[in-house]
Amino acid sequence: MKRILVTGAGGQIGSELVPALRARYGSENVIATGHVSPLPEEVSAGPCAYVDVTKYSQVDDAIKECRVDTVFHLASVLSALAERNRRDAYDVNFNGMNNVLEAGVANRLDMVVAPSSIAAFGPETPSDNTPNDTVQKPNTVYGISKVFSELMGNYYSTKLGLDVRGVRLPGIISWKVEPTAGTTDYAVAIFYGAIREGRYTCFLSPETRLPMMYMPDAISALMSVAEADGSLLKHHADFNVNAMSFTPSELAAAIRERIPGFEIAYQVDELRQGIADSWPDKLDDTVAREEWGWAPRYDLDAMVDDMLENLGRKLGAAPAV
Ligand code: AKB
Repeated sequence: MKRILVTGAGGQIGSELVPALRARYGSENVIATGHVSPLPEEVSAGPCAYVDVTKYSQVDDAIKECRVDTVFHLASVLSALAERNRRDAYDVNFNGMNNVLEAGVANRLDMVVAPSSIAAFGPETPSDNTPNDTVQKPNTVYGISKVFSELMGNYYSTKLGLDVRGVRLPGIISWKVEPTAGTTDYAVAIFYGAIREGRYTCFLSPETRLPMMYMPDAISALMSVAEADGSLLKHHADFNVNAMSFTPSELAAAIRERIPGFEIAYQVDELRQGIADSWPDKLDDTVAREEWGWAPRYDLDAMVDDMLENLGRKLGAAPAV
């Protein structure tokens, strides 16, 4: 893997994955692309290009012009926005994935890495310790698009010789770039509320348990699955990865241990609550541990300590007490 193109590079994950890939493979070898211009400063320090993944010719041209052998395909409309904007979500999530895969075959790429999500599961999936291979009947547009992405990734890997790999990411918590349009976004927004005002109003109910992961582990999962020895992999685009699992009230309690006056209130948003209720509580990631050695570093306490320290510094504020 020498030259890499990243789609959706301006988003929450892209803005941290691009610098990590540049540190590993050389800045000049990682091209950050997106459909917004300019891209955030986190990624614009190196090569950048405008690519709208819904246009096959733009994906194909960028792969050719940048002479890449690998694509990390991050561009995606997340769960909550996809429910409100089905046509755009279809275009980006289904057509965008298809365009990347077809351009991957046409240009004989070595690899496509396409993250999936816990959203690929649905209300009929066993929700506690969800097995890697189980019922997948999501009831959201985003979740259906992630099942499409997994199945197409597996198909291209086994039938067309394009190595497609992916992990099912849970909610990602980070302090550099805020997530937008997702159902798990509360787990980031709560830190902004805690540091700026000492309070937060949560759009999910207090006992909504969801799988979550701190950004350094998400970056490690994406890079490790890409670097794994292909001869040891039995799965391709559909690995469960787990790190921590908590409810809004448990996260609030962990923050309150560090910011004693912190207060949380609840104003449930029916759309996002319905999505969250259809997702698993916690994933069984034995398959990823066995096939490529997955092991997360951050649990709830380590994540909360690091978030408060780094986000507090970024916001230039001593935590509100
Ligand atoms: C979302 O909430 O939509 C995403 C996800 C879990 O894939 N963070």
